[in-house]
Amino acid sequence: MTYTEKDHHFKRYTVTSALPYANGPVHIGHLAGVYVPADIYVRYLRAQGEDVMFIGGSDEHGVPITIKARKEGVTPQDIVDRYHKIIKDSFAELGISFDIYSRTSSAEHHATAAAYFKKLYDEGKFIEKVSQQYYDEEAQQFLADRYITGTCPRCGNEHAYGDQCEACGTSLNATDLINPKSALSGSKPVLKETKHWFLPLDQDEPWLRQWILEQHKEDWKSNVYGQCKSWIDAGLQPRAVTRDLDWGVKVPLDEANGKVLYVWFDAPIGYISFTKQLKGNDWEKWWKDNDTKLVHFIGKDNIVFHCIIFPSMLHADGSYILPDNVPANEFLNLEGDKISTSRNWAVWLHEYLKDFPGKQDVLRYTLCSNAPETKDNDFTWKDFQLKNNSELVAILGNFVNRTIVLTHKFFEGRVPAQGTLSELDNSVIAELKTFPERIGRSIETYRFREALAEMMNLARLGNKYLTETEPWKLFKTDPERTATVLNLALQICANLAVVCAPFIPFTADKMHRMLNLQSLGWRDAGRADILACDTQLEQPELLFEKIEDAAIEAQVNRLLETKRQNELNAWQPAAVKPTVAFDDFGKVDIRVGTVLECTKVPKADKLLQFRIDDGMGSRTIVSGIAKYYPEPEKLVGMQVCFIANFEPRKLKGVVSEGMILSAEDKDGRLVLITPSQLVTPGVNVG
Ligand code: B3M
Ligand code: ZN
Repeated sequence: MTYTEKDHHFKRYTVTSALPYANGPVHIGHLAGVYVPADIYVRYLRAQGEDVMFIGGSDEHGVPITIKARKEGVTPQDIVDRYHKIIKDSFAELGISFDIYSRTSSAEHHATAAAYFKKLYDEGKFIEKVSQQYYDEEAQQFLADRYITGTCPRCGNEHAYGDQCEACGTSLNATDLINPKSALSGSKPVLKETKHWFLPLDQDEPWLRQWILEQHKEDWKSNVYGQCKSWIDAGLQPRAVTRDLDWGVKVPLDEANGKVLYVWFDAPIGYISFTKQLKGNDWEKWWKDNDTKLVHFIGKDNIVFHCIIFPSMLHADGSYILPDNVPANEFLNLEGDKISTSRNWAVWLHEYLKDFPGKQDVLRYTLCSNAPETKDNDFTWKDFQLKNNSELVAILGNFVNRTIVLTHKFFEGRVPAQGTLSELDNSVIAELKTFPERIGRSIETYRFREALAEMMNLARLGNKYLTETEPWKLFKTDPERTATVLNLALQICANLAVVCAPFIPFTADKMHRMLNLQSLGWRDAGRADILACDTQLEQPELLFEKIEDAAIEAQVNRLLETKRQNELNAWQPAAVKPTVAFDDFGKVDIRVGTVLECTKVPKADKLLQFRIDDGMGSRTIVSGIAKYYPEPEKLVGMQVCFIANFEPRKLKGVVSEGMILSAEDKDGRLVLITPSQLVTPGVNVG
């Protein structure tokens, strides 16, 4: 039984995590928001001896995938095959311990989702409606979801999609958008009749209000509760669950040729179809038994789908349980900027695993300790290094290493006997006892940052105990007392191996190996005798290594280069200046001249002094381009265009007679405007 279950012990746990779109790799935002907390939760429950099923998989339908396929000139199946593998492999390497990681393009899923729709259709649970939908006459295609963008009617975000505004999370119908635009051709779409089937969310308001706003007022996170309340209070609208698209689960109705299930109808059913795949005929108790606790781990942009739409679908069927909790996290930013797949502003999991081999737990630890549990938070590489060096290395790693090294030094690596306990020993034992429940309760109430901090406090307790008893000195005068101290320190190590496991499983495995500790349950922790006396310890190995500045600089530089590339890609020419009359242009006298001399202007970093042959003798022109030409003498002999009839002006004591024409490119290079062939100095430019 877990600590927070009051009167009802759930027999099993169905834990799902949002199915990432298979149109790109996963990044640290996904991990911090969804997968690391979900994995901590299931690992903890398993350690508690609970019967847990952890469901994951790739979401392989939806417009983001077809847009990417179109961009790359490949099929949607090519895209999902590529990214499903990258995602699945990288999750496995990070230790995200799914019981199944499947995919929604599978035949089993198509069959399950189509059957789910057909059952609701046959029971008359949908509203059939012929409505006007946006159509792109150029692309000859209806525009659903991300095929259409426009201004969100609720928050004014100009890049809202046809099904959702990512800025404020509101779920939308494409016809709600202001100034809609086709993402395919950029053209203004027209409205065209088409039939779709709608989930009558408006009819679900009464029970949704009772279920969420009353029943879960206390136990759902305030960010989740608040979003649900605002949607329910704003009045729920019927929602189309079919689309005029060709990539997705075909709508199982003869009259629905060319239509597929809306991706947000089929994807959550993936949790059910993957359960069938995993559990076979035994699947129903995981979704239809009140002794099952259903928990969905998601990011905040998925709240409406997991708290309103999917429960409405489950309720419409009538035989399913509803989620007990949906502990959605907010967003994680990167170095102060929003993580963005399209701008490649991300730390991709598969790249991290390549750049930091063997450091899965450092990422898990950092993302848990900085998780955006109640508000958006920021990941910086400097903080990642600090968390590793000043917490994992200096506190946890240092404590465990010192304890094992000293045991090898004084007791040949065998767990020494615990002798008479001092007052200090008893107070440490009493405190040790409180950790498993405190950490457990935090995990059970989805406060993973708090739970992790508590786990580290146990390592701090160990360090403090060693500092106060100084066994490295004590042994000379009192080996017996040293034996007791190291026994107790080893018991703290053994407890840490149990309670750190949900968070940093790879480290926990190392600790179990070094301590020769049999795998224990959560309830075995909290005692000062879980490591048997005389147990032979393995040689100590460092649990963590310092991360050097160079490794961090390499990552920061990669991001800076990404930012530079984004700025280059985003570059647009400046707006054309207001029209001038032709005669006005005629007043400007532009000539070609040949550079005779070019030197830096003394005491003026930015200025170069040119001596120009202007066909009428020569003139001096000062130009603020010194930083672009560190060796100005190399410009001698070059021909430049210059304005000859500006009022002479004195710059840093030098009289400048005109202006040399130049252009600064988007990458910051400055180029002088020069004729394409040598011409006579003094000729006019027209
Ligand atoms: N594919 C993930 C997202 O919106 C979405 C989740 C589906 S969970 C059923 O980023
Ligand atoms: Zn909005």
